[in-house]
Amino acid sequence: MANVNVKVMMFGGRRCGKTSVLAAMQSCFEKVFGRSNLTISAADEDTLFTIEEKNREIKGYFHNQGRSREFTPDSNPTLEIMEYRFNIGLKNKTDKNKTGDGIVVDFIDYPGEWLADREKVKKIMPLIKQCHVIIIAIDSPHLMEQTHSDEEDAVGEFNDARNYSYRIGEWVKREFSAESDLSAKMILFVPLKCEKYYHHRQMAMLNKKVKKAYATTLNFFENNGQSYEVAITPILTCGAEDKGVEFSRFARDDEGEIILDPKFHTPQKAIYIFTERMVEPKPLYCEQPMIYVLAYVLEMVRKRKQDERDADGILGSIWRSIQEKFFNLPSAKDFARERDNIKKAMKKTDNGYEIVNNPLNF
Ligand SMILES: Nc1nc2c(ncn2[C@@H]2O[C@H](COP(=O)(O)OP(=O)(O)OP(=O)(O)O)[C@@H](O)[C@H]2O)c(=O)[nH]1
Ligand SMILES: [Mg+2]
Repeated sequence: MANVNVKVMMFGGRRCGKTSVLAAMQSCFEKVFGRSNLTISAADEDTLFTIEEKNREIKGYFHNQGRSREFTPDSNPTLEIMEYRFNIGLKNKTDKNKTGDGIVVDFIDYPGEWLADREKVKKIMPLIKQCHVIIIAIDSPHLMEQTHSDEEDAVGEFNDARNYSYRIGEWVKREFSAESDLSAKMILFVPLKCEKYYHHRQMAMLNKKVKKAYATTLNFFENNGQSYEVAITPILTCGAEDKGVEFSRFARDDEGEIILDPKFHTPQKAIYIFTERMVEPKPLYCEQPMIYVLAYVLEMVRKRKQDERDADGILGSIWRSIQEKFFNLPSAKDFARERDNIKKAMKKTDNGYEIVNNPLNF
């Protein structure tokens, strides 16, 4: 099998949580892979280092102090385009990565600040087209707070300035429309920092607001149903239970007005509070975006192997089976089995989860 290289792009505004999604996925690897036949390894030091640093940062919010402690998470912005590479294999099969032949997943991460810079945007655009999976990180409090009506799907006034919902939608539509490769793509909407809404049983409302904020993008995917697998998969990196750490408020001045960042026109400070003593994060659902990516990757590999087999003809496919057995190489069936296992671990409903478009039958 030739190399299968799946490219995943992290999308989202500044300080939304792009790098955190990546880090959270990595720290949950064990949970996902411990019980499967898959192996995954970071292909380079930069990947490991950045991810460990981001995980340490989240742990750093926690220490043995009482409740009502406040903090503003806003550290370690990404400074350059980064590409994180992972190799994937099957534990009970020959590792072909050593020969440069195997499954490679690249995650592309960039500074969200770039979306506000015309020149930098030009660097990001060509990448969208190359990517098979797009993960859109959403800063939930900016979507959920400061709405001007009680409608369930009313969107917060700072959403667009923070999450770039409208612009991201336009870019994705434009770049994907110009696309000639018809193989299915996957888009994951990943709301972060949603502890408060989990505690207040408002995850269904969060789901509605995501759909409203990204309505034109979702319409585009729906109208091209066969090409796009689309899901909403919220994660809680700090963690849940009934209480804990959650968004409290946007900082205000003496007149009671929300203090705005002069450059970005978003609240300068989002204040989070510990409503209960918590000594460590209790992440929830963090493995889900990775599970979705893997289900996608395995489906692509299975399809590729099936196509190769179909192209072989009868004699060729018998010869291939003999080779697979003799060299202990993974077959289309092996990948289909792993995909089915991974699919069992997928969360698809409740607490804001929804598969909006499902051509891959997840
Ligand atoms: N409370 C809370 N904070 C979070 C969560 N996820 C991320 N954060 C914090 O939010 C801040 C921004 O997260 P990043 O992952 O660095 O955001 P980013 O989109 O990569 O930001 P740029 O690199 O600047 O584009 C960090 O300080 C994180 O620790 C979450 O689920 N809950
Ligand atoms: Mg980042």
